[in-house]
Amino acid sequence: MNSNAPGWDLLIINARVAAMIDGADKIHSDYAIAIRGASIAWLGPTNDLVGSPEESADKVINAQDQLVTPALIDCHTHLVFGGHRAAEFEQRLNGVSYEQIAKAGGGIQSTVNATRACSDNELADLAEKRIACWLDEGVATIEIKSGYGLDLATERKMLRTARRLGERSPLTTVSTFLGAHTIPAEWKDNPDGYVEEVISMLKVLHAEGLVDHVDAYMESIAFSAEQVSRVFKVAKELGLPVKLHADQLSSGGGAQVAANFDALSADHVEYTDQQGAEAMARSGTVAVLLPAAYYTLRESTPPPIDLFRKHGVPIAVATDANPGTSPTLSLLTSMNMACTLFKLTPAEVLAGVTCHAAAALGLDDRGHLSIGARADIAMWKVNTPAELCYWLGARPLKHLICGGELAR
Ligand code: DI6
Ligand code: FE
Repeated sequence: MNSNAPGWDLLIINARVAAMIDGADKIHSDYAIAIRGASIAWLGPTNDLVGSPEESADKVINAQDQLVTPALIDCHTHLVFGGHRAAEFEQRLNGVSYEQIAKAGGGIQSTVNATRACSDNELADLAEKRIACWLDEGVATIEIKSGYGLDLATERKMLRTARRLGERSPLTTVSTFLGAHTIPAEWKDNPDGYVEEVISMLKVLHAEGLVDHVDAYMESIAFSAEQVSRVFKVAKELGLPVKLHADQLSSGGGAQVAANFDALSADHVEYTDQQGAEAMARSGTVAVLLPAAYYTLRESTPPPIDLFRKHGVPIAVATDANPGTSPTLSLLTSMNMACTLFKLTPAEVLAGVTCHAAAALGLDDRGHLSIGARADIAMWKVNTPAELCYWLGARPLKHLICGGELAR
């Protein structure tokens, strides 16, 4: 290598690059991206490279005909859990509703029982196997919620598992405390007492360094606006950003509660109204759409996409991977569903799993390709965002780079 050569570690050439910086539908053809360490060192037209690619970098990948995007980000999952709920799936096929199952002691509580019964290693093994599916689909950052413990020991076990996953795999994991997921059986007669317990768990787990964000499930079958606000007030005092499961099954003013606390995101938002959308626009709260949950529950009220567009609310798309309402291991499938069920454009969906998903996690170093950004990059065997959203089960990933390292 000559002494003037830039000395990059990796150089991708001849790619079709969606940088997600100059609009989601802008594709740069014949582009090159250079990586040094964990960051992007340079990007621009392949023709603008000074010197030959082989002289410039240790390794060169020719990405002819490949779409290259920021690695995908799944900003809403519950992928650490024990057991499964296929029996409830069958009950729902026979006409029993999700709410009825929850009220009868099934639903989230049944996964809580199964998760409490798992050892640390069992829980980690289950999650580690699942997480491989995200890597296979070009995901480099994933948010993981607790909320199937609902007691201190099991919430801690879940959050530690999420941290361990991040340490053992090339993925970045973001840990969200969801103690306010449902009222566990042992607190059934004292819901406000359980809210106090959530607050006390939050303080302990935060002190142990296990919490990045705080979430709650605001719904008629879960927590009220007042109860959520009590938890969020403490989260903010601790300096932790919040996000909210809002307006999924009914319109309860969840979007406004989220906006009042400057939430990073309000998620589901099927029943969010004009006031809610306006409040989210003012607070910069991202609308996270979860079409696989909508599909699984066979819902019929889609989120108010036009309101979000009109008011400039950023839209993200995520899996909501969980054993009850979204038994999926595939972000690409959720991307297809966001188009088919919610009529998002493929360009909006790509923004929804890159730059807007990063915003929903409060991360500004990824979700876009630019000099200095983290080198989390997905290379695809397809060449347009539309084709990425169009196939079902196609395994379109060619390569995944996480923090500059080739992970797939
Ligand atoms: N996310 C959740 O946390 C709940 N719904 C949703 O979309 C329920 C999860 C579950 O049933 O286990
Ligand atoms: Fe969820």
